[in-house]
Amino acid sequence: MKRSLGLAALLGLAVLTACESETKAIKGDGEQMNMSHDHHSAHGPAKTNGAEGSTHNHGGGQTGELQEKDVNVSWTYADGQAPEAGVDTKITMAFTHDGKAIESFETTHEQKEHLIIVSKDLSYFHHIHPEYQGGGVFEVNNRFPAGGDYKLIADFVPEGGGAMNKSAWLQVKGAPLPAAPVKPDGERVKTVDGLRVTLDFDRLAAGQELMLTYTIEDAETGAPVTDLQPYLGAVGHVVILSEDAEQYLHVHPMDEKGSGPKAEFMTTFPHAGIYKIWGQFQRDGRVITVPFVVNVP
Ligand SMILES: [Cu+2]
Repeated sequence: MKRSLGLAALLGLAVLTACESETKAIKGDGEQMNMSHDHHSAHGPAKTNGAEGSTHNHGGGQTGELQEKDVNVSWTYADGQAPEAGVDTKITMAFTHDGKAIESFETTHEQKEHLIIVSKDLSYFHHIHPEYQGGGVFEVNNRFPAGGDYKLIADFVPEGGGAMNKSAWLQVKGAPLPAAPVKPDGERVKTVDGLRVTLDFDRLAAGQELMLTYTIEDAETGAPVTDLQPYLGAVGHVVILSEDAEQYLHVHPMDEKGSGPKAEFMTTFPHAGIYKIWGQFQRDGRVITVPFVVNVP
């Protein structure tokens, strides 16, 4: 699927083929609420982002495609009850356009919807796949680990539109965990599930396209790992959020068919600041999630 740069930016996400790689910077919740008047059945902290909203292209319509601003999502939690920590909470998302259900969604990376859930301090990250119920409605259960504020980001491609996302803040009842500061990692090497994962950048600067390279080795032997399995149809997936969870970047690999030890991704950080980056890879049928925090100058 090829789009003009402007349209890709407007729509947020674009579906990628193996030879393409794009980065999408999506504005925050406040803007989406301004633009699309989403109804959120529960709110965390009020986020307004008017300045950024005004930079957005409100023209639309030049292609006749369904635009992100014309899609509304109604979020319901626990069938309208107050969501509580530690128990399965049903999340229901109803997608509409002009008051009518959006009936059809394209499958991207093996799913009709990708849902990213993070705690406000970004210490909790969950990437799950709500099930399509028909009639524009998706459902999924999630167990929130503690009380507090969470951001949910739905990533999807409605028929007749491009890839886009909609987000909501949610307040969960229960004892909160002490907020963990989002601190940049001194060294970008981590061991997760027996894999030693190193993250390198060709350069690190806001507003410039740059490459993230993950190198994956066996933590015990140091041997390069060459048997990564496709996860959702690609060698890996990377999700990036700014420290305040307002900027969401979903990044896809340069070469979807890779199997390690390196996995390369292109992205552009929209502005300077602290970002958390989650890389997800699969080996031996298990998905590992590797977080890094970087300060982008
Ligand atoms: Cu997904």
